[in-house]
Amino acid sequence: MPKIILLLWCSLMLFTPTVFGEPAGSVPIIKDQDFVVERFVTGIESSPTTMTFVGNDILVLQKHDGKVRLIRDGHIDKVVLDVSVTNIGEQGMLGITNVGSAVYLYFTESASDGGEPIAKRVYKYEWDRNDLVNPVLIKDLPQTRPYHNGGAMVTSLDDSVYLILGDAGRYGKLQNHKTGEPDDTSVIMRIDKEEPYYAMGIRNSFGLAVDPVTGNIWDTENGDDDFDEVNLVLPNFNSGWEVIMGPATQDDLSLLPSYEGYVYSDPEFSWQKPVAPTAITFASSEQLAKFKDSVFVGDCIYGNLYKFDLNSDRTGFVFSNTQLDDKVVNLDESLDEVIFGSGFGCITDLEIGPDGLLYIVSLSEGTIFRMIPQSIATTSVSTEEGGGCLIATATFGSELAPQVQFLREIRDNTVLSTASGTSFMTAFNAFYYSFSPAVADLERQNPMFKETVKVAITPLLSSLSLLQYVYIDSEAEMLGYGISIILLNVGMYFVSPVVIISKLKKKLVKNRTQSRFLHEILSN
Ligand SMILES: [Ca+2]
Ligand SMILES: [Ca+2]
Ligand SMILES: [Ca+2]
Ligand SMILES: [Ca+2]
Repeated sequence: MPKIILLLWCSLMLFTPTVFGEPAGSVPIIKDQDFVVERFVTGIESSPTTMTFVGNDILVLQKHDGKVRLIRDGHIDKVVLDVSVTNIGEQGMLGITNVGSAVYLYFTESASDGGEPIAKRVYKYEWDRNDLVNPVLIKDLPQTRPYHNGGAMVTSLDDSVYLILGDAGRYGKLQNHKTGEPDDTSVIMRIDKEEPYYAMGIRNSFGLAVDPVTGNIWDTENGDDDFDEVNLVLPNFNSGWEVIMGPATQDDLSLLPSYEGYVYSDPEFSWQKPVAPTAITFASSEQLAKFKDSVFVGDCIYGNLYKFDLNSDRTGFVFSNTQLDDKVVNLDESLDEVIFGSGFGCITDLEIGPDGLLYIVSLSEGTIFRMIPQSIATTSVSTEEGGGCLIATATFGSELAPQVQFLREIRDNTVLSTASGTSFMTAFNAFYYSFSPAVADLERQNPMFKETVKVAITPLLSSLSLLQYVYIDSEAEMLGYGISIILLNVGMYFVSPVVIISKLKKKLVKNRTQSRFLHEILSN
């Protein structure tokens, strides 16, 4: 039986691990021995993006289906709001913050989930402890584009709400061009005020934070091909895009037009090689007192949690590695000093809870992790499951592709809901991760191979979609359906190719390239 189950998952998960860092077969690792990480809540559907605490409850956003999910007492609870969002690329349910019971949401609105974009909008809702009610439209921003819509929101010490927006593919004065009218892109704005903008010249961002000591705002920004950034964002900050990413040279500065008194300053830290930094937060609690002068940042590509130590006036960072004195980790330099944890998948939010602990949202894992002191760690720290979708991600170009999400949902909601499915996944992961990174790498290097894999995956996805239409609530049913799907896939992937290949062999023999691709597919 284990071999049959393994075969199911070979065929099933051949198509799925992650470009976002390490295969997750366990919980993430934290370097500090005084802390451990637990899976606080798993199985959040539809790609969780950002969250906020309202009292002891968590409201977490589901990117693709426009839902706000309640997490209460450490468990997934009901949907407390469901709106319609366009969700291609970086669009969807993006930002949330609150001021007491007033909850602010930012999303790319549509007439139906997955429909055409209408606008980027901020609404204010009332949280009545059961639902989000009485929406008021606060900001109606120009039509969304698939990328660089930003979305992180944060509440300042004086209860103003700030929203960060990327360039959305628009290029004018707010992107440091000499012409082009301002249009609510590349900015940080106070949503309760008319202009002027708080900051401009921002390319793409998923992170905003407020220093609880100074009240200063900080952001993370994603560079184009290089130089991701962490910035101290003082009022009237100009981050430099689209002239500058990373620290400016004298030539850069001479090319920068000055826009209405905004002041350029360099980032406090840059990664020359992109990591896609996302969330940022300060550790402002007794439980995390040893980090009171530190800033945490998450990334999406490598699944790392970074820790930066602030200087005495909290305007920049201090490093012991002198290679970082230039505030840049260059291509040949080590990230060791600033990597605090790893294995989180694509981190999309960091929050300090009312319990003083650090909460970490992982979009790719559908999970909220929690970092807890070793001294109070329970035995509930889980080590099971997880795992990205390397091959499907490489095939369909993005972890956010619907085909990848579909495979994840089948895995998390159908297969892992039974004991036989779960024990099988453990065995499968060990096998799958032994070859899938190589297949995913090959796909990225070789577009023709990628197209071939895509064709090969399509019947698999069709067969798995059958699982959506059946209820599996017993072990026997899981095995029954599992074996049926295995047989279907054995037929599709092993029997019919043998027949087809024997027929095509003579025709293909002159085309060495194609037959090599077929051989690669079949030998995998
Ligand atoms: Ca948040
Ligand atoms: Ca919806
Ligand atoms: Ca910048
Ligand atoms: Ca350096």
